[in-house]
Amino acid sequence: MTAPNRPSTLDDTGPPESAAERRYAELAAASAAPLWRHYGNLFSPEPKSRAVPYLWRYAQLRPHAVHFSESLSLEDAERRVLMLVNPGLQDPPATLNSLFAGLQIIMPGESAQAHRHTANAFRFIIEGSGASTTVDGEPVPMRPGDLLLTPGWRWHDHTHNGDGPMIWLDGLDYPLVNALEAGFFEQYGERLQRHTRPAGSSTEQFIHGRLNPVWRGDRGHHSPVGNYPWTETERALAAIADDAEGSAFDGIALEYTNPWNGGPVMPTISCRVQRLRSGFSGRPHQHTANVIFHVVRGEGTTEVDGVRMDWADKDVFAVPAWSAYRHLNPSRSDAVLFAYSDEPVFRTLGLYRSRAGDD
Ligand code: 1HN
Repeated sequence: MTAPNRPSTLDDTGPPESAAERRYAELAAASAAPLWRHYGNLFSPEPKSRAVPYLWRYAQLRPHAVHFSESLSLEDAERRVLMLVNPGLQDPPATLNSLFAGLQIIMPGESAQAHRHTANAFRFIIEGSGASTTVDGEPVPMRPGDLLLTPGWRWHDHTHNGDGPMIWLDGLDYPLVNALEAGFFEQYGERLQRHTRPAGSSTEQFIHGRLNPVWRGDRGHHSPVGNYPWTETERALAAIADDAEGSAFDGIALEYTNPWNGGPVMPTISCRVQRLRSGFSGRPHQHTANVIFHVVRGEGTTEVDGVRMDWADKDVFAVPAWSAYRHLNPSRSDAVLFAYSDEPVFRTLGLYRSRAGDD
């Protein structure tokens, strides 16, 4: 859509060697450009993401993850991650404009060596038992449904001492950090960190709600919680009355919070869990934030700009910025989604906008 008073960007009809074209060529050679030839591309009436709505089926990707777990060692791969690459964002690869999603697999007896990066990361555990992540010296256990945080610049390594494959969803903001040219990365030097803090201590100290340990000095930008265990998440969902109204857009949606300030878990990423009751028919809306969903359980449909995505257990799907979407659960059981978005970035910068689709 072009506004009527917008200067045309297609003003290339004159003879190629006209005086005007020579002038434009001289400008380009001087590393300058005429704004009037770029206006329409730089300023559109509304955002239009290069990313497209997309659904990655777990049943299709899991066998590939297992294949590489049998054929590629963790000595040869820093991390054994299948990147979920949006067809509109292949170079550099990303899932949405500012966010990444990947499926990581690690096998019994393996370890992924310690490193750190300025990108913020989390893991949402999909299947397996017996693995753990060590974050700045604290071993953090991993169980299905747990949300583990690895905020920027924290040392982290993964080890698996259980049985069978361990698979989780990795969420990172590296597309944003790299776009800001703020990416730093460092190897620890030794394969694994020494354990310098009691296992699970950050979770135990903070998870019981509104009573924070006053002696801890880590009141930074990030939540200090290592692991938001699924047992607690499920209790919180179950505590909401069956006839509670919930959100017209997102159903019974709960945000994981930073206990220091009640805000999002990390400055660039907000994480939520949402229960869509059987029969839920969400109101359509759009917002400037990008959202990636993972199906914890159940099945349903999300319509995004007219594209229909029928999702099932453990699938991942992406809703690009400013696309109009709604969730539907016509199935006979409740569905539970884990969702993460870059909403805090938009709010902090004064760029958050939303519109209900039926307004
Ligand atoms: C990374 O460091 C991990 O530490 C997972 O487990 C996924 C994707 C892109 C870049 C770095 C990890 C990643 C990643």
